[in-house]
This record gives sequence, C-alpha cells and structure tokens, in this order.
Amino acid sequence: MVVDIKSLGWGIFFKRQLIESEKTYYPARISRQNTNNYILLSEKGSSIGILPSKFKEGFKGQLPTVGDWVLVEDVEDMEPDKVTIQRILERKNLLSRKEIGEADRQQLMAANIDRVFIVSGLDGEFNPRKIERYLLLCWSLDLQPAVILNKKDLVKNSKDAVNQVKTISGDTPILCLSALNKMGISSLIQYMKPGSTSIFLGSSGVGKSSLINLVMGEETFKTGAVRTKDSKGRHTTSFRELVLTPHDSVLIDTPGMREIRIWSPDINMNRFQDILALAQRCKFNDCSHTSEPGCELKLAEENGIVSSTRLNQFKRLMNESLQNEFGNQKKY
Ligand SMILES: Nc1nc2c(ncn2[C@@H]2O[C@H](COP(=O)(O)OP(=O)(O)OP(=O)(O)O)[C@@H](O)[C@H]2O)c(=O)[nH]1
Ligand SMILES: [Mg+2]
Ligand SMILES: [Zn+2]
Repeated sequence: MVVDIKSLGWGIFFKRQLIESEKTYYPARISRQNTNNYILLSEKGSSIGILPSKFKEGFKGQLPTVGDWVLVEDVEDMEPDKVTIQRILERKNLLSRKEIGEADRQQLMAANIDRVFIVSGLDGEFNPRKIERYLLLCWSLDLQPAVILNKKDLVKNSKDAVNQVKTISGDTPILCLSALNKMGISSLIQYMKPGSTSIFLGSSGVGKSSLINLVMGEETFKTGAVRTKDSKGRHTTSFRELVLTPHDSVLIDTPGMREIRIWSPDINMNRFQDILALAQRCKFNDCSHTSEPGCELKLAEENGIVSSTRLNQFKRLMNESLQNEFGNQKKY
C-alpha cells in the first residue's frame, strides 16, 4: 500500500518542523495506540511504532496519541514493518479531557483535528444537554464541531430535535442522517475535505462506527446492537483508531463516552470574547453576574444583546476554568 502523505493530513505546518540532523527520519501518523506499541500510517503504508526508552524513564512530556505526527526511523535489525518513534511533532491542537475517576489527570484523546462530529441518536438517546456539553468541550479547545443527529429512520419528525439543537449550537452545522438507510451520507462526506482529519464523538450505540463504515464504503469497524438490559459490555468500539478514507481524508472512530469532563487548563474563551468584554464593565470586579447591581451581563441579557443560553454557556465554561485555578471553588 502506497499512501499520499497529504491525504493523511501532512502539510506545511509539520514540514516546517523538520530539521537537517533528522534527515534519516520520516513522518508517520499515529493510527492506534496499543498497550506496547503504536500502529502508524505513513507514505510506506502501515507499520508498528516502538517507543524508545527516552520516552519512558523520567520522561516529562506527553506521549504520542492518536492523530499525532511523529518522526520515525527504520531499524535494520528489526522486523521490516517495525520502526522507532523519535520525536512528536508540535501539534496543531489537542483534544483531551479530564480523566474519569482520577482526581486531576489529563487524558489525551486525539491530536491535529479539523472537525469534531458530535453524534447523537434521534431515538431515546437524544439529549440536548449532552450535545451542549460536547459543544462546550469543542469551543473551549477552539475545535470546529458539527452535530450529527443519526437514526432519522426511527422518528417521524426530526424538526423539533433540530430546533432544540439550534438554540444551543450557534452557527454549528447540524446534519440529520440515517446510517441504516444511508440517508445524508454524501452531505456528511462533503464536510471531509481532502487532507482533513475528523473525529467522531458520542455515547455508545449512537452509530459512530456505522457512519464511518458508510464513508469508508466497507465494513472497517465492528458495529453492534446496544444491550438495553445491562450496561456491561455495551461498548462495541473499545479503542480510538484513525483511518484513511477513499476520499483522501482521515477519520477517527472512538469508543462511546458516558461522561465528558473538560480539562480546565486548556480552556480558552475565544468564542465568548464579546461577553468577556462586557463583564469587564460590571460595577463590581468580582461580579458573579447573577444579581449584583450594575451587572453589564444581566443588562445585556435583559436587552436581548446576549442570549440567556450563551450567557449560561459562558458561565459554565468560566466555572470550569476557575475550578482549576481555585480548587473546587465555585464563582458562578
Ligand atoms: N435504526 C438505526 N439503527 C442504527 C443507525 N445507525 C446505527 N444503528 C445501529 O445502532 C447500533 C450501534 O451502532 P454502532 O455504529 O456500533 O454505534 P457506535 O456509536 O459506534 O457505538 P460504540 O462503538 O459502542 O461507541 C447498531 O446496531 C447499528 O446497526 C441508524 O441510522 N438507524
Ligand atoms: Mg463504535
Ligand atoms: Zn456582572
């Protein structure tokens, strides 16, 4: 298999990082993280990447994650498809979350993402609050989301659901699809520009792998019926994996997530610059924007300049980032 590296997402941002002394290395992209090695994709096709010990003992940086570009080197006395990972190239962006169960650890999910597809079912799974949570995650990381409402075949009318999502999603594209009936798949593919990387996120059973299989034109990933009686073993996809589509773009399938927590040190408020500017004009420096006199945000809300929904989203994100700065203290 010979692969055009541009289809894998390679471009000037990464090329600029190459240096003369690393001439014998070549770039590869992390497709999958196994317990003891990585599956990589490069111009040469698929290979197995081994992490040298410099990444292990006392290593303070981050380890490679799915979507990362790494520089690798063929090692002669190794098997032909094995390479060593020498360096992680600087990332365009990083999708991570706060690990569930652990107090304060960042879990890396994927790197170098152009589009996050937030997938929800239109059936019983439909939950605007959950979609909003994913939207906040994307916005806090400056990642571009699109909402997919799948399983359209199961409902007579999807308008209400679309309208509910519209109230919380701003200018985010919303796609109503059915993986079962292959409805809307060509419009989905239009979002996957050649050389771009998209990741599918959402609860287990919403149809992430089914949709990806349709884009791939073949059964790339296992899909499965959701067991409703017990929640054990209901996850069909159990690891993140990056694949090259026949449309010269890259997709990442992920296991369904029950909960998504934002890793607060990474939060940026770019989407809420207008609200931040207004908040600076509040009468009190430590205004909580709830009931204080002279609160500019309250005023803007009353005058319809800022919608209650956006104000709420702003407060929730601020709260997440303050939790990081001041422990668990809540300001909003
Ligand atoms: N009726 C209907 N069923 C669908 C649709 N898309 C997927 N399914 C079914 O939903 C079930 C779950 O689909 P998957 O694609 O495995 O879901 P997933 O999001 O990848 O789930 P995890 O891998 O567990 O996170 C399967 O039985 C699919 O056949 C759809 O558009 N309509
Ligand atoms: Mg799956
Ligand atoms: Zn205020």
